[in-house]
Amino acid sequence: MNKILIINGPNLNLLHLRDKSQYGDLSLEEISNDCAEVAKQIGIDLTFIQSNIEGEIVEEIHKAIDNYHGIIINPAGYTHTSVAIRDALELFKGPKIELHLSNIFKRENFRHHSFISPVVDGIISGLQANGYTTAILAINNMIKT
Ligand code: CA2
Repeated sequence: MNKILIINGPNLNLLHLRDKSQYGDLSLEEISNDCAEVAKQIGIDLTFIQSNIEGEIVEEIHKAIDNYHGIIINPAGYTHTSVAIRDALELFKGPKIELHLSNIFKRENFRHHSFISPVVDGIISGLQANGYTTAILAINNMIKT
């Protein structure tokens, strides 16, 4: 059974407090529930986590190296700052998708640069919560092929 890890970065635990036009109207818990439902339908083993701490995210990626087939990551604010998360992701050899709820290219200039994009296979940005379920289907196909 394919094992997929979804990592969510800082502040996403408070998504329900944010601007709905940018991020959609689902809380992270609701998004997690939708992902669990899709995982069940397609028969994959899915782990969904969130951390506000850069080092914890790095350690989760390290642990994933021998334990997961694919990683989907919404690095949130660390997208635009973190060499450490980028370096950790480079060590993970399976398929990797960078995911954003909002379209980062429609927003402030500082969000247009991602330290993460050069080390992932693909990027989904701007599909709000649908991006998560789309990413699960895509990464499952990438692992199978
Ligand atoms: O669109 C995305 O998914 C982002 O990764 C979300 C990040 C943002 O820094 C990225 O540029 C794009 C921010 C998520 C912050 O969520 C908050 C929730 C509550 C209060 C403050 C921020």
